[in-house]
Amino acid sequence: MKKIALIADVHGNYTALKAVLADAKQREVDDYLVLGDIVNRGPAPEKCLHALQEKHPLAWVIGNHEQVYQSLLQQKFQDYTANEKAILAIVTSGYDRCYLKHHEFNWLANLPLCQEVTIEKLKLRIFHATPTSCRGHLTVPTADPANFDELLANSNAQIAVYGHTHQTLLRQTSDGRLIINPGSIGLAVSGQARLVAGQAKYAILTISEQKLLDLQFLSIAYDVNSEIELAEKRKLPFERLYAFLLQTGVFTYTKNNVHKENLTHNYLEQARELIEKNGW
Ligand SMILES: [Mn+2]
Repeated sequence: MKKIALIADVHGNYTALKAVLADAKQREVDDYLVLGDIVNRGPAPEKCLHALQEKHPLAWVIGNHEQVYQSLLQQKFQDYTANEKAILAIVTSGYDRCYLKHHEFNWLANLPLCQEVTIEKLKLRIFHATPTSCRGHLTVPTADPANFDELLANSNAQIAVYGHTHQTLLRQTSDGRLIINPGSIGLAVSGQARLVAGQAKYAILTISEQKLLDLQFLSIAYDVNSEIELAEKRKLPFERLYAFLLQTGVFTYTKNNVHKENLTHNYLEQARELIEKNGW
């Protein structure tokens, strides 16, 4: 029998991750699957990376936020000056780069898109958004059922696990295979915001002899105020949007909000300096 923790969308929130890892340890979890977006937006990317590396996860896939690192390393940000979200991505990645060593930044940028692992004869497919792309809206909870069938269409895996949407989800494909999303550890959001505010979301699968014996969706409370204090102390860019999201469970990184922050803090200038310096 193996107990497997699903870890997704930590986003540099080490206070939340620490609470989850303590809970997982207490529940005697054997192994970890890491579903991407471990860094970026929160204040402690390096602590999140190190804490998870210590666990030697069975699989670890790239998220869209790690893929931004890849784009920066490959100098792909050309037309960012009129793109509010691109400015956000460059500035927050520049922040991360101050805390991550070059080889760590590079390692995160080069994680695989999709991995398959067999645990107790049960095959799982692991990816961030879909097996072929770590971004986009194809797998939001309200998406077409055909999109979910597609996730396992060319595989004999019995279970697909993914992150990206920050929404807890359990559903089946039309041939009865399971699709699981544990929700987000570091940036839990919901249309029903009060349900997730101040909580870190993760899941534990219990697998034995080709069977899924148990599936737990867990919601762990953590010290949001001390996380926000750390963000202030470390001068996290877009700190206002980060703090409000953690306190309320409302998604704050909308184009409009980001635009306002970009103007207030002149983040365009910071992004320009980072791109020109090219010190990734
Ligand atoms: Mn994410």
